Amino acid sequence: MAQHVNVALIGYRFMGKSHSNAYRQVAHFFPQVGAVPEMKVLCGRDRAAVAEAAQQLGWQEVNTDWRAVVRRSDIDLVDIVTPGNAHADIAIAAAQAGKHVFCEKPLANTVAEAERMVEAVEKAGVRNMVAFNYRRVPAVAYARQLIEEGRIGRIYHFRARYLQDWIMDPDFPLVWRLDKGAAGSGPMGDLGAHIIDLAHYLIGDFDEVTGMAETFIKERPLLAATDSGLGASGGTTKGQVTVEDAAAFVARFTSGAMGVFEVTRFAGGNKNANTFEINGSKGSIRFNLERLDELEFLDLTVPSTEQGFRTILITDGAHPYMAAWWPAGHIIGWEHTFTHEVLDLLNAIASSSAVAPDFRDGLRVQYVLDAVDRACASHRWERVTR
Ligand code: SOE
Repeated sequence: MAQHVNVALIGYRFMGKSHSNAYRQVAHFFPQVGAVPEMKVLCGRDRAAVAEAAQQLGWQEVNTDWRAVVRRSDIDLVDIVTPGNAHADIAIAAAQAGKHVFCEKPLANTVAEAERMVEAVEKAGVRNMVAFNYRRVPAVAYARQLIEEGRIGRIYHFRARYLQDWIMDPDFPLVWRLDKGAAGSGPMGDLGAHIIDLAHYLIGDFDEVTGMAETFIKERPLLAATDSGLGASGGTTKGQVTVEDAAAFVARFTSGAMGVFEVTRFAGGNKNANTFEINGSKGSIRFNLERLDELEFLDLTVPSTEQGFRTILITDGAHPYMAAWWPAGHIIGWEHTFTHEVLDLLNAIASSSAVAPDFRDGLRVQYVLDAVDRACASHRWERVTR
């Protein structure tokens, strides 16, 4: 009989919904999963709102005190989907209580917090994972397989962009994602963290970076007290935006490859355009999240008359994670990436083995974010701590 893992989810909005869906689906589609999640407790500050969410998302109990929840002897795994400024306290307390910890990205708002989090989970010897879900798009996992098999050859370029447009209206209110105290940074931490993690996964370590950031709309209407979501509305009094609206940076990897990165919430028409291209001596790869079932692949080893990008539909049973879903040709979506992460985390818990990306990988991303931040201020090249 499969082991059961009792989960406490701290936070319940956008990411709470995606993680809850993953816990509900995982054992149904991956019956061989090493441990079956029990959706024990949903935790949030507003009792009425958290109770409503628990009912909608399928949690057995609710609680408004995360400190009490992480100490409970019947909880095995603490999953953190709060804004970034709460990650460190919750993760460290959970690790000290001997719980496995799953944490949304970016791991923390500062390098110092992330270092303390790594120390806590490593000292406690608990499983720990950061929710960089885009590693678990089957097409992205397949891109890594192609790279590992040598099909791309020596990598020269990694070119990644993560573009959104949801705050272009100057009257869009000052939600927590625009507050440095709560979010740590703007699209650099929110979107840049994802593409930096993909760069680590696909290319390797960063050596040095230089970049620029801009805040186009410096003041915005303050938010009504109860409203904090992505589609929120504001009043007439204005407050200061304390994070960047957009940023771009270039990087040199330790392998000698070049990286070009862009993140913004002002790219009109781009809702969630997470794209990358890799160019190597033997081939190229292109990925676009808005068409996540496809991977474009160019093979430079075939005769030049036959060369050209071809689009591979990543729905074959032999593609990563796909055998569990539908017959070939039946596409999957964004939410499946969370089911895949939860699958790998539960397997790691059941077998006491390592899982990636762990908190140390989250810290590696934090070091890159910190170097970009320093470069934006100094207008120079900055070394990435490793
Ligand atoms: C909002 O900008 C957001 O939801 C991010 O926080 C997620 O990490 C990303 O996957 C989609 O956009």
